[in-house]
Amino acid sequence: MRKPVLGLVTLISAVLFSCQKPLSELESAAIIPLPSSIVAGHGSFELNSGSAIQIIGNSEGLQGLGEVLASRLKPATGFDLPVNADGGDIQLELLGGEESEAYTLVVEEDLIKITANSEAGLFYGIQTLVQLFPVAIENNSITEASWTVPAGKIVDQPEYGYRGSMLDVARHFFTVDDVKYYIDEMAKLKLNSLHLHLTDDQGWRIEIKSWPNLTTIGGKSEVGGGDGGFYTQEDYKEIIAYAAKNYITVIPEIDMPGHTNAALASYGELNPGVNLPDGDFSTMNEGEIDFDILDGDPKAAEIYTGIEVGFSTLATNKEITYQFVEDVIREISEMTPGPYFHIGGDESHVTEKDDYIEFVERVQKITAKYGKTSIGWDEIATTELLKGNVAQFWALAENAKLAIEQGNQVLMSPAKKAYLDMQYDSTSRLGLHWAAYIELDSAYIWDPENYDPGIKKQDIFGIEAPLWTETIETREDLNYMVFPRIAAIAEIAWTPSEKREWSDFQKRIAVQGKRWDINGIGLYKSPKVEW
Ligand code: TNX
Repeated sequence: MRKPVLGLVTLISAVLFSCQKPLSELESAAIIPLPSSIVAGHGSFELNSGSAIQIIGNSEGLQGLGEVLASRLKPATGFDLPVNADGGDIQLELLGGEESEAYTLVVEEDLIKITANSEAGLFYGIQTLVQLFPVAIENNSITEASWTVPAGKIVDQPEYGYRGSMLDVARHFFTVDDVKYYIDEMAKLKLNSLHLHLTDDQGWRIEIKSWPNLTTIGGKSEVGGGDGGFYTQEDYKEIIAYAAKNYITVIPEIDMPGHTNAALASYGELNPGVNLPDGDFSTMNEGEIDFDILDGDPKAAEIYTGIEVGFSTLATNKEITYQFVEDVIREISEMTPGPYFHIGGDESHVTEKDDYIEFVERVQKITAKYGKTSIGWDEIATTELLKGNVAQFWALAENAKLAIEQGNQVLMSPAKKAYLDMQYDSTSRLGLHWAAYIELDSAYIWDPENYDPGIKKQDIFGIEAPLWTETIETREDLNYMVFPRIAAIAEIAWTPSEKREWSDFQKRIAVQGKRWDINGIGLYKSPKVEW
């Protein structure tokens, strides 16, 4: 009697199946970075003017998170979605428990639910949810569309805890609004760390109250001789607060002892050496004598507007230099809630090796005194690193290995892959190419844990894509260099390597390109993608 039973089961399931809607399109949705797990369900959720966002759980930021979602959905739909604790068909639930950036997103026909242990997790769930709506959701004015989200379940969490981008505001200055714009775009890609390269030879961009010339002199120029600019301490705090609302930590960088010409132009006493002028003082008239020089201080350097590197150094053997460094680190640390302070340390070609080591070791102690963990470019690994400090790998794997041998971790920014200022190819209208030409596929197809045999998964602190701005002057320039490559780096930082596939990314980035287009972002339309 087995056969008829089996037949009946088959019949019943066939009937059941034919009643069910087909599997939704969730699995082919263009989410970037790609989540760890996506399982399609049946049917879809449709947002309507009666929809509401319900926040569940106990935390100060929940209301704000609900509003983030409401404000992302409002312009195109025109729906004023209320955010409240009483009820709603889109639920954001904070579970509490172990701190993590993970989230779960469940879409059913009449309910969307995002759950997470932390506010950041909910924030990332929201970013994913927005990407599940039709691309027209990006429109800035009310659009007729059916605002459906494919049903299913996404369980997601990042591969690396530090997922960053660096903005060089020293070579060319970028305004507070530009930085906020950059933060918005980073957040959509679930990046959580903004490294601000605040000082370099061509400009000092952060107000230091105890050393005012840094900005009144050192902040007034930039590459090419433009006006430059700087952030007041209020501006800087505004950036930090804006970043925090986007679950982004700001890492301030003061590059030293090299890359310091702007500081050296602001204060003669920070320059090495005493440049006594030639000639006989007794024959000089008053006014011809530079009293700074007679006091033993060398002259301030000239303002520099070119793009050479490696020619400047602080006087590493003078106490005044350490007073300066400490004042700068103290003032900035007091305004910076994040745990990191980037001390630069790259390309100090005119600092004696021993002096460099002494300097970097001493500066690490100063950042520690103000409660910060130091990050520095990979050269700092040639010195003794304090426990927990991080070397940012950009050029030399030997340096990365020196850090690892000391028990320290490495932040991965290999210039050949992760540098957003490298040209795409020899015809790119902007950018440099000293490290490589980096097309979109090249930026995508690499794996931090296999990049160099000496650097293993457990040695990696995180991933960061730096944008140096020698050739980047405007937001338009920035857009062209950053998009689409930043999405490739964001996916490398978020998605486990076994899930990443170029052919799949090609399809998803084409959809993402439509979103950027609608937002007016003039991205580089790589020939590697059918946009
Ligand atoms: C090298 S990367 C530098 C920067 C330049 C960049 C240009 C690094 C740590 N130093 O000073 O802006 O190349 O690509």
